[in-house]
Parts: sequence; structure tokens; C-alpha cells
Amino acid sequence: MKEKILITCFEPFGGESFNASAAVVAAMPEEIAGASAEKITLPVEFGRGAKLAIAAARKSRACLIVAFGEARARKAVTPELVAINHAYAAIPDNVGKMPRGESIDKGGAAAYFTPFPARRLAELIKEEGALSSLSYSAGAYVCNDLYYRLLHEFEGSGVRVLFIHVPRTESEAAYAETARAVAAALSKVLCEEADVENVKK
Ligand code: PCA
Repeated sequence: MKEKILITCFEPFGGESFNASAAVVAAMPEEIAGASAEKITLPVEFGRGAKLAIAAARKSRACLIVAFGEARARKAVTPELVAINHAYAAIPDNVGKMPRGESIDKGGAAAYFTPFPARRLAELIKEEGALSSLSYSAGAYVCNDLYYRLLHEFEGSGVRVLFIHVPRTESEAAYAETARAVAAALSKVLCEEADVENVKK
């Protein structure tokens, strides 16, 4: 059976009518490095966004989850290295939840690092011609909540999880270009890994 990659984006939030992650994900190809991409849009809600992503990943038996969110203040595509066990909202989520500095999982790990080679991915996105750098903080809002819960859920399972923040750009064409660069870079990482596996065999 063909391998599956679950790709997620977010609905608009904070009173906006648009989310850059949805524009990027819409322009991503249906196939990446021979795996088929399944795309879903998540609600900007603490807890529930992650619940829906986990259910979708289990249903499709995805081997990789690549979650996208918008980082309005950033200029570059930023793969995230880490998710922290901390939730703080400067603005309410889409159902009015507004955590003020609490743990996502009481007694849970302080943080999780992605098992995906996020730094290598950022380098390859740059080589594709898009601005990109590794980020060491996904913030404390719903994107970090999703990332923390996904990394916790799939830790040690072989299902890898990666979160990528994307900036706002000025045109549809720019989102398509971001999507192309990210998909090409993802594909290169996966092919490099497959080459290493083949040498080992
Ligand atoms: N960005 C927000 C939540 C949803 C999104 O696209 C964040 O960075 O947490």
C-alpha cells in the first residue's frame, strides 16, 4: 500500500477571514516522494484541533504528519524544532478559550523535539529559493498546542510529526511558490533518508 502523509492547516482566527497556512496547503501536491498526501483543515481551538488531527492520522495510518500554521509576524518559512508544555493565549481561540500560562498536559514532558530533520528541511527550502530558517519556538498558542499534543501522542510510534509556520505573503502565486519549495524540500529529505536505508540493506 502507498504510504500516507497527513498535511494539516488551520482555519482563520483572530477575526481574520483568511489563514496563510490554508493557502499553502491548498497548493501542495497530492503526492510527495511517492507518498500520497491527505489534507485536512483544523479548527483554531486548544485541544480540539489536536484531537481531530490525531483521529485523522490514525484513520489514514499516516507515517508522517506535517502540520502548517500561520505566523503573521514572520517573514520566512520556519520549520519548528520543539513544542513546549505551556499554553498562553493573547487572543481567544475560535471558541473563546484563553489559557493564561497553564500546562497542556499536567505531569507531561516539559517539551518534545520533533524527530523529523527540521534543520535540514529549512536548509533545503532555502536551496529551493524561499526564505527559511529553523525556529526554536512555536509560541504558546494553538499551533504549539497542536504540535505538543501530536508529538506526545506519536512519540516512539514511528509516526513522525513536524510543524511548519508560514508567513503571510502578498499573492496567490507567492503561496504556490512557498508550497512548491516546501514540497520539493520534503521530498528531498524523504529521498535522502530512503537512500541511506538502501545503503544499509
Ligand atoms: N497560527 C496560530 C494558530 C493558528 C495559526 O494558523 C499559532 O501560531 O498558534
